[in-house]
Amino acid sequence: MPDYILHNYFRSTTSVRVRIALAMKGIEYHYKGYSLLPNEHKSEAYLKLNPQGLVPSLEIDGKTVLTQSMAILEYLDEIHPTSALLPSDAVGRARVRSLSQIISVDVHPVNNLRILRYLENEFGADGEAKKAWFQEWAHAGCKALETRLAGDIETGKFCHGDTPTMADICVYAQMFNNDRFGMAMDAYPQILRIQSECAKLPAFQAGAPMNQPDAT
Ligand SMILES: N[C@@H](CCC(=O)N[C@@H](CS)C(=O)NCC(=O)O)C(=O)O
Repeated sequence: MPDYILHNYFRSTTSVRVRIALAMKGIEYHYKGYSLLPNEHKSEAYLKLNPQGLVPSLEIDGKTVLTQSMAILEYLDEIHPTSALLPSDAVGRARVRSLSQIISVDVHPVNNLRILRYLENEFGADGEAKKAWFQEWAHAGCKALETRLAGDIETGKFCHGDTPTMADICVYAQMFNNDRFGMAMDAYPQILRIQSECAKLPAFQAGAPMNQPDAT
């Protein structure tokens, strides 16, 4: 088993994704926390690991550093195939990646800390304005996701069938941010149902923000 160091932050939902995948696959790793508020992820040492200055990064055997949570999930799935994060058929994989990307490509990036900070610093957005911005894009993603989950025959106990995939990881992780920004989720029964199924699983519990060593 490679020696893994996960550079991450307890509240970061992209970090939640990787922690859940590691736990699903039973992979042990060293946890290195970086507090985002005082910009520990912008330190010279961290920028050497990840020039984007974003968490998470996964260091392997002190030699290789992987960045971008979804690329890390795909790597883990290739190297440690047990508890697959993607279905075995190509159409299924495309569907799961597509559901995942509603969150990872279209919702999370526009609501990231650096975007909210930019809105505040450059355009004077206050707490309410930032909340409205967050909710606009999170609702857009949730509406589409809910429609897909409610209408697609492939939806099961989880987003795709009856075992969790990377789509469930993305949905479950995003819900922590939705909660923090006061999103009303009652219009999304499928998402809520899947969140509650995920929350029963030890691997999802292991990746959750409140269960991390740097949680405050
Ligand atoms: N697409 C990247 C995004 C990583 C990312 O934006 N991480 C957030 C935490 S969830 C971060 O480091 N934010 C710091 C900032 O915005 O300054 C991934 O999936 O890994």
